[in-house]
Amino acid sequence: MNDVVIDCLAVDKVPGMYYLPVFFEPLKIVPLLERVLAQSPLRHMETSRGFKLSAAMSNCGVLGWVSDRKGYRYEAIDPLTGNAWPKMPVEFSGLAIQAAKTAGYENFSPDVCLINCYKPGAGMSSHRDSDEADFEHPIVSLSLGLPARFFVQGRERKGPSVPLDLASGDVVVWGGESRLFYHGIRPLKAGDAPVFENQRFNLTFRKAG
Ligand code: MD6
Ligand code: FE
Repeated sequence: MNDVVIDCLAVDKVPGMYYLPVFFEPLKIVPLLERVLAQSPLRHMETSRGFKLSAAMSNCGVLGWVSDRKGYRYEAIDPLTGNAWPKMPVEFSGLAIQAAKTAGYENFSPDVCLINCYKPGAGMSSHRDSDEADFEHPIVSLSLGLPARFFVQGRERKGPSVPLDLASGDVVVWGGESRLFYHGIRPLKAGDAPVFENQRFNLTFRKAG
């Protein structure tokens, strides 16, 4: 499946994070993602303070990440459709498991794929992923479409950050000591990507339940 795997690089100053450049052929994702998004469409979720997130989101898998006036959490039912989230395609879970294994995380078994979609100008402010039940499990992230600058801070939301430029097909596997470090995405620059044109998709695979 990972016919384009080149390398698995430990990210400097972020222990437990690995960068796998062009691990996956983005074109293979398109029809699978379209099918998922036809069942559970992208939407701009609200935060507890009433702001809309600039990235549009959806999920597939047994659980999905949601944000609304009540806060952040994982839910088995899509609040937009009232139905279960779409099944996670086996191609998705297969690539996530294989990437995790390549980075040395055995036995990864994702139950959530959170889908983020960014248009130029959209980003994600500094946050940590702390809604999962067990932080021993890594998170596997796949980027598609327009490139973006990911940044990692540390245990606090301040101080110098480590930049990581993510291109289409790149995978990041993140676990270990830095799993709860603050991080985010700088506002996207406009462009025209061969896949997904003026958008960036990011798929994060998690074991949340
Ligand atoms: C993004 N990613 O790449 C946002 N979080 O659009 C994340 O916030 C993220 O890539 C935890 C682990 C990996 C990630
Ligand atoms: Fe995150």
